[in-house]
Amino acid sequence: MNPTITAFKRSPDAGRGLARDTRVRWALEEVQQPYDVRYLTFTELKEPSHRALNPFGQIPTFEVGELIMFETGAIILYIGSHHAGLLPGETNARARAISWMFAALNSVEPAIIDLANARIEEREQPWFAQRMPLIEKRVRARLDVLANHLGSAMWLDGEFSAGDLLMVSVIQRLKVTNLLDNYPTLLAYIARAEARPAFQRAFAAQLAAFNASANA
Ligand code: GTB
Repeated sequence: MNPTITAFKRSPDAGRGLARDTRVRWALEEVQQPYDVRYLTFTELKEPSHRALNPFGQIPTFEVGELIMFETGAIILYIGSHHAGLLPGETNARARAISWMFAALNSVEPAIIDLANARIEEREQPWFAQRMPLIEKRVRARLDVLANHLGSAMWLDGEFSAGDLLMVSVIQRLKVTNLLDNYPTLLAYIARAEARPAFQRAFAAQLAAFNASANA
């Protein structure tokens, strides 16, 4: 039985792959698990039928058999735990890869979401210009650590893992800013991940869905 995920009927990112269904699609592509997608409008997201899947009324969700999940980190950990290809087999390496999954979501993503929200929602506020350098400084602090750790390595800890998948998904959001300009190794890290056939398939699928919604 194929799992079913949910995604925006018409993604506000216009098919740039930044909505979080892309990272779940990518994980499923990495492990070569076919999947179905149920597309939802913003109104449908907040209806009781969807809140029964995700109490917060958000995408993505993941259903397989009787299991219903939300939160991309949990979903990708589940996929990685049930298929080969996203988490190392060796116990300690697996634990380290999971550390990087949490680091992406808990240590790096909050600063980047703060930046994205400020750019979208706070631009007209009188204090925007004052606050922005502080937000950017917090993002740079995380990027400094990430770039130092990565050094000249291909991936965060040995082979590509769900930790890289989530970390790249998180920092991809900075591509629309100039914050990555001083981090050539991180730009190369993103490019390396985006060149993976699994990412290409996931990206193409979400773009096709956006184009279909735009032409509907
Ligand atoms: N912590 C949850 C997870 O990781 O699964 C967060 C899920 C989440 O933020 N979902 C968003 C959502 O459903 C879509 S991905 N929002 C609708 C709502 O809350 O009503 C976040 C997102 C949205 C849009 C862009 N964009 O336009 O670039 C990028 C990312």
